[in-house]
Amino acid sequence: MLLRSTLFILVTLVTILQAEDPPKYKTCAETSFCKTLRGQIPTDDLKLILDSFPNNAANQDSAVVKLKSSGGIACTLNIELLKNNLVRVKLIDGQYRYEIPEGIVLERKNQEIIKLNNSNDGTILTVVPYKKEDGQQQVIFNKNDSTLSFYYGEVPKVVVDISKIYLQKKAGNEEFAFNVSFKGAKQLYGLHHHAYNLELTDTVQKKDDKYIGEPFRLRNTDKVNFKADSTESLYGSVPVLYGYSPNSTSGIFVHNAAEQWVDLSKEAADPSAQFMVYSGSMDLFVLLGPHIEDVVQQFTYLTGKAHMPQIWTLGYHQCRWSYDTEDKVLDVMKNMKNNSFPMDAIWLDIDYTKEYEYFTWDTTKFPTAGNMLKTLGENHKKLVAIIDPHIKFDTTYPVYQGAKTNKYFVQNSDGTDYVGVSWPGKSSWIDFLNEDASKYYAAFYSDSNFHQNQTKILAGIWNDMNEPSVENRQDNEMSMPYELIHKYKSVIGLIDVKHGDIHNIYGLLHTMSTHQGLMARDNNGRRPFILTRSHFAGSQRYAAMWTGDNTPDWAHLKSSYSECMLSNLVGHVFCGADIPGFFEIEKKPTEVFVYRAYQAGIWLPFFRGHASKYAENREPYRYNETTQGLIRSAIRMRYRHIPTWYQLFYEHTQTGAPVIRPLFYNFSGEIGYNDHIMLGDNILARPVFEPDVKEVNVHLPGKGLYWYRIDGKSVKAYEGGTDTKINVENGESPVFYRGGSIIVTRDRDVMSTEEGSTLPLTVYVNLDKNFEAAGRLYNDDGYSFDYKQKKFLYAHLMFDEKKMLQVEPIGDQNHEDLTVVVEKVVVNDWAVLKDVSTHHTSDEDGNLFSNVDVVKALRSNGNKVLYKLRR
Ligand code: MIG
Repeated sequence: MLLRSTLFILVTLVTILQAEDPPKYKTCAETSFCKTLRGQIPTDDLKLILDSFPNNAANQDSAVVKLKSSGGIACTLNIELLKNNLVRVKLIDGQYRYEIPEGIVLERKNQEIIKLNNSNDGTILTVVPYKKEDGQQQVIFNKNDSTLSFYYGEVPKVVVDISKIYLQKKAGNEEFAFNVSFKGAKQLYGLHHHAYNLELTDTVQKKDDKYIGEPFRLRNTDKVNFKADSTESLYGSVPVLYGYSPNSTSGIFVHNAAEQWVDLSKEAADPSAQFMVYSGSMDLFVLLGPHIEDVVQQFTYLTGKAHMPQIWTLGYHQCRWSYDTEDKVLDVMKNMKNNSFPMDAIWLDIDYTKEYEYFTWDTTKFPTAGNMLKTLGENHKKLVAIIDPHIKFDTTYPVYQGAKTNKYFVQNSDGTDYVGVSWPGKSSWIDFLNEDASKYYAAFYSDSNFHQNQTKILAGIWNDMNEPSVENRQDNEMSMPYELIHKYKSVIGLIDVKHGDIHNIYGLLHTMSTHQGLMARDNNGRRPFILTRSHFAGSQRYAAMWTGDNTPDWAHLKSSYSECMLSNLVGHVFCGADIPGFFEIEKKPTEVFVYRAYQAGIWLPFFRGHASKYAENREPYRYNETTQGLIRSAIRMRYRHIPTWYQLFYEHTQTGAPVIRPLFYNFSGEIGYNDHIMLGDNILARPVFEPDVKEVNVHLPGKGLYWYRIDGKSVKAYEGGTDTKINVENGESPVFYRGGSIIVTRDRDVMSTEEGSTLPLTVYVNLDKNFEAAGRLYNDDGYSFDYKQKKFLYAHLMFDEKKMLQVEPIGDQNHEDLTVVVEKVVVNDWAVLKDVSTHHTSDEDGNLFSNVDVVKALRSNGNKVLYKLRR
């Protein structure tokens, strides 16, 4: 009882703090290293110049350039060429500099280097691949202007100005800065995560000699009440920056997990950036493109791709802080069902636990969790629950006790456990850098360790508060001090690592542990589903992410598109935002806003309704009939396209390609349409992000293309290369299929993905100007890793001048027990679409296409099916 009331006071306190005492977040000028480094050119004694070039040599692993400063700094630049037109440059000086072990952020334990030749004439050093066919990289160090330039073939793309590298000679002073410019680039993209427009702008403008704005800050932060359109740091960091132009793109990735601030300058001919870094090593990867899709491929080659998601995770998720009893959970299920809203999962926020002890159930609120799950299962619904990284300080709590005994918590510099405050009150934090601690935590996902053995009923896990968030409002910006100590298990034993050196990968390490736990729990037989708030480059290998505690207003809704389109360009494809928005009662959204938020949300890869405990209830069935009707059709639109989402996720696993895209990814130079979104190559949506508009402008790219608008009562064809006004007065949210594409949908009103999985498909053939179209189809068992053994069905669909629909498998595959049934083929034909919406096709005998079993057809017709169109 005493414990309960203490807890109550604490929770109330936290609540009051939240309401009345906003956390203090620092500006650059309030952050010592940023203040020192911002805009500074090293003084003469610190300025680096060439000391010596390496000897001319062929067939080497690396080229080492020696640098020095008049004030006595001596350092080396280690240059390596990697596969896929990548270059790695590492600077080594006299300072201790933490290096992130490979296999954490970088997917590979060893980078695949290619042999190089280096030669110099005393002024110019040239580094090229030893074998021409190995790559197009060329690195040139010019002694005269102290530049290190990176070329793709003969084209200079990225330049690092050696004279602007800022190092300190005082031992123990690890901060550093460097400058990079992108030759001929028009736009800068990257530095995820900020609630900022996709195109990044200048941050170095001054008035009266003072900076007007702040640099982009990369420091994983629980940012309470974050603003849209701001450079302030949010929950995740991906320190990669792309310089883009329609015919040439390149990038730079800073392999460093410490806090960084980045100033951008777009005034000069070549846009440039100054990276200012708190500590750790200057370890740069240069991505030479040459085009945006190559750069994305290079970055995901380095940091990895997401594995296939279980197919149900692509459906609609319903969450709230908190559905904290079985009755509430079942009530949500019933209401969704009675009001015909499709849904795949219900989520449990922190209150399902016994006093915020993760891996436990509050059995007073969830006395029969197993039964509850049975009812959910009968209705094809899954359950996802939250598990945070802070561990309640309580010697009777086994998770705490074991971690304490084994010294698995993050420590103070004197070796005692760090204790801070979070949901449970006093807490300590698991040190996920320590492999043994990470394994220890992962093991709590097993049947025998999870309270009541109820772990398998959790179809997915939600990792929140892993920046890590600590109730530390005034001094440490809602996180832990940088001086705390982590342990890294190396071959020579445990090594101390300062929190500041790895702050930005704490969340990544947390999700690695969770992933490991779920893999073991499910005997490697199921693809783990994890949602994480904090993330870093590489987190995509373990978890989906969402954009955090957003406000339900138009600015944040619109920003969610830029945020997730950017995350998709930097590997994090499984991105979503709280729909309609997280924050509170005084920010209660209007009915119009709510349905607009759903209409936009269906085109983000992760699609979840969520709201704060201090907000009114925001489930779809809480709104008026009109709003409900519009939300229902939006969610159905999502479910119809799950076959396409799934195919695109598969393609991401192979190529790293984004699932959702800004227009310019497919249509070179189409910049700035950040309220437009592409799902893959072929579906363009332009939701409404403005209140009270009668019409919206839709930019349909591609001269000579046709676009078919499919969200209306009948299909209509539009010409590409035009701007079109579309009336949206009755709640329309425009969607188009690209002419020349074949899109596979499931046009059935299902209540869950699982229910849909056995139902037949519809194939939309969208003719281009030559009356041709092509597309792809992917399917597998929906949950296991068998797809890695090619147990899937993956086929090209083609419709050519012979007016035949052909289905041809792509590569080797083993789809013995998979069936894909097509019930309908719809041909959208621009030539007749002035008045006729669609017409159906028939086979050679004149039978309409129905129940075409693609798998059977693939087998029986020598892997080819031909059907003739009757026009
Ligand atoms: O500080 O678990 O972003 O989605 O509902 C609040 C309670 C802690 C923050 C997450 C939010 C979640 C909430 N959490």
